[in-house]
Amino acid sequence: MRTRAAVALEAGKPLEVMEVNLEGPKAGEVMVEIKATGICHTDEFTLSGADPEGLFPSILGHEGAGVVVEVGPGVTSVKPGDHVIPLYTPECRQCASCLSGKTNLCTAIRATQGQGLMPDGTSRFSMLDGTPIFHYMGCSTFSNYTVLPEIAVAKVREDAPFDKICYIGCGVTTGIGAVINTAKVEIGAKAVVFGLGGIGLNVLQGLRLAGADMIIGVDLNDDKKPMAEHFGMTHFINPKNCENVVQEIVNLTKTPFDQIGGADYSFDCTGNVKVMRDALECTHRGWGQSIIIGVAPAGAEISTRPFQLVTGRVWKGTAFGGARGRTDVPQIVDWYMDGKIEIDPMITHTLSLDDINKGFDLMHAGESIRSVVLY
Ligand code: NAD
Ligand code: AHE
Ligand code: ZN
Repeated sequence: MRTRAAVALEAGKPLEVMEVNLEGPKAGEVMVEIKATGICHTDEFTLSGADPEGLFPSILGHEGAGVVVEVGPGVTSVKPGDHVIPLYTPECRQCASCLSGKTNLCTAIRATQGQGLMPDGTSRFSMLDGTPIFHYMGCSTFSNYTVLPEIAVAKVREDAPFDKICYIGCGVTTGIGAVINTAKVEIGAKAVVFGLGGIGLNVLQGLRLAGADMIIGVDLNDDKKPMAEHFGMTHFINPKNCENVVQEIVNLTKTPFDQIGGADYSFDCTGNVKVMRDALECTHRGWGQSIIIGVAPAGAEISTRPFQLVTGRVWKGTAFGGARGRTDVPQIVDWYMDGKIEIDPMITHTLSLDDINKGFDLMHAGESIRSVVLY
């Protein structure tokens, strides 16, 4: 069949909206009509050329929601008509990683996913002249129709609005999951969130859910402050107005009883390796944990004095908030529908597919939190 998609033809160039060919689902695969997709900073990162796994031409997008329209042979867990959220972190429930109970990083199809291909080593997308187009993160939600492995879709309730729950496909789950699954923040904790964009705000609401007391937000853009306060930030630091962010955080977290100071938990939601160092070093001697969420460009490396770790600080990372997609995503949709978490205020712009590049412009200008494309 043919479908409309925004194609990344070359690094650093705007996407081009065009008709493309899409083959039907093969064994173990499903075809999904994407109804809405968010634009995540990671899409921008790959489009910019900074992603070592970036491939062109490709169809980006990994934060979608839609309806199953066709299933390939052997598919049993979903059927046409089911509402689903595509999963860039699948959950096969059979590989060593899934069965370990220690990680959400299912390895069943990671190798081909990173090569922009379906598990059988081929692409379902091609240009009208037959040139193959790569898949992206196993999702390619910047296409009205896409094909995914069965293990890479989470079936969700049918009364949930696509234009909001698409964000659970990445940003919401990543931010909240980093707090609950990765850091396991406890009631009364003091936490710092670096970067108050689409991920950082969800870390904030995760911290509020977990019962953190002091929630410090750090961002270079003062305009991020009101929304961050809405999502639970108690203190704001703009590094432009402060000589030493680490010292400022240490001072803020000191008490008469604890003159050492430092955050119990910190989260990097910027992808900047200098910020990652500050995020580690502002945590408390003996027990502070810093969680890296941001994705850094090819070639970037983190550094600190090993003494920071010798003295008990812990550096961790998280992908998709440590969530097991098919198990956890339907529950997060329930949390949204039950009013336990908020999504609507973070979706600051809705666009048509034809206007998708405006979503990237708004992100670059720091004017949006999430832009959502409605098909
Ligand atoms: P975003 O553009 O919405 O937000 C980034 C925020 O960081 C902005 O508010 C910006 O002003 C701020 N910022 C940038 N540089 C800063 C600095 N030096 N100090 C303080 N603040 C700074 O992006 P997003 O969608 O929230 O994504 C954030 C990061 O998380 C990206 O690197 C993205 O690729 C990554 N990400 C990772 C995962 C994962 O599973 N690990 C999932 C989604 C996104
Ligand atoms: N391809 C990049 C890394 C990109 C990356 O870290 N992706 C995160 C999700 S970001 C979502 O917005 C992730 O899930 N990582 C685990 C994985 O297996 O990709 C690179 O540097 O090569
Ligand atoms: Zn993302």
